[in-house]
Amino acid sequence: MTKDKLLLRALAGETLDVPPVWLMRQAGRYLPEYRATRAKAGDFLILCYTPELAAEVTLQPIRRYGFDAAIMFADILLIPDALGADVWFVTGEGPRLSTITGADGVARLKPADAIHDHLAPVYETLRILRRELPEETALIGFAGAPWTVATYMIAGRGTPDQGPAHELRQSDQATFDALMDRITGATIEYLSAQVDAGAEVLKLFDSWAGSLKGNAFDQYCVAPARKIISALKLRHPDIPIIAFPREAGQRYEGFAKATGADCVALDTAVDLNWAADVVQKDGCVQGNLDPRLMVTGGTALTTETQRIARALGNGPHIFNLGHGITPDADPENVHRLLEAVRGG
Ligand code: 1CP
Repeated sequence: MTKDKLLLRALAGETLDVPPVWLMRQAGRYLPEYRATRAKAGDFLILCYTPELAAEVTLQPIRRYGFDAAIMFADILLIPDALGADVWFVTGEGPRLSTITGADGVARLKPADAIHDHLAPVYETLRILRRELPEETALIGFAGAPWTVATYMIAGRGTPDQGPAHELRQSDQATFDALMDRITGATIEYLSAQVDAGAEVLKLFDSWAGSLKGNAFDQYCVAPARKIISALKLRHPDIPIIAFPREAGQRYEGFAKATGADCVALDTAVDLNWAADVVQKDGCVQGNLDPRLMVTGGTALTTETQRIARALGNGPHIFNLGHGITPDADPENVHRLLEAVRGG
């Protein structure tokens, strides 16, 4: 019965007349009802760790728009938090963390399998969502990929070029590798527990994959993804997994095969004809509307949406943005997007 869900059908490799649609960051600051719940929670981490509130903000965009999938409300930085790093969010600025600069920083972290007590509220959020979601809506769990999570744990914040993480991997590879291994192990445990709690699809966000080049891309983006995906498929053979190696460029080619992912999410820069020929031949692709069009709207939004749906329409496709919807997006534009995908 669950295979009737459009998202699961696309992930299983089916070419559909109308692709399933959801949006990265669909629960977020562009929605007034999110801002109200966020204000009620006060602190961003409290919102993530209060199952009733996290489930509520996950459901808000489903009620408003009827997306084909809900992504549980949480953040990729809950893993560092569960491993014992200090994590806090500065309103209007973004995340802040204690920094890891050497071996002692990794030594202070908890073991990979010691995260579950801390993350129990996330699992509870998933259980609530499985009860409350409409039966046609698929439930997505997620984690950050090890490289992206490591960039925050090393720098203590978001960075434009991931400089501190690149410096550590070059100056102290043993420490860097130990950190990557710890995050990889914790991510396997975390995602596996998400499936046990009701997630029907998993997504691995490697938002900063684009700054890894050549061998470093293989070593720190492809290899950890392969390790995580193969461990999860051993435990949960039927769980579909979406990988998002953002800004991977040419390295999108062969990524699904190299990692075992069922679907790769394409960022805004990926050429659609190339992706249809080279990436979609290996399976489902997701993407890749420019989130700026959700701010500007108009006929450009409609024509670009239809162009993407057409270009990727000859194979399995999940319609999405190429990156998260931004706080200045117009909620009305989501209706226009859905009409352009589903209505025509
Ligand atoms: O105050 C607020 O409301 C903060 C905004 C916000 C939101 C809505 C943050 C802080 N995180 C989230 C939720 C979130 N983050 C989700 C929820 C589900 C959904 O998509 O609706 C998801 C999947 C994430 C994932 C995430 N967090 C990523 C990977 C995807 C991406 O956007 O590249 C990353 C890099 C983060 C870190 C993070 N968390 C928040 C911010 C502002 C950032 C980026 C910080 C930076 O690099 O400067």
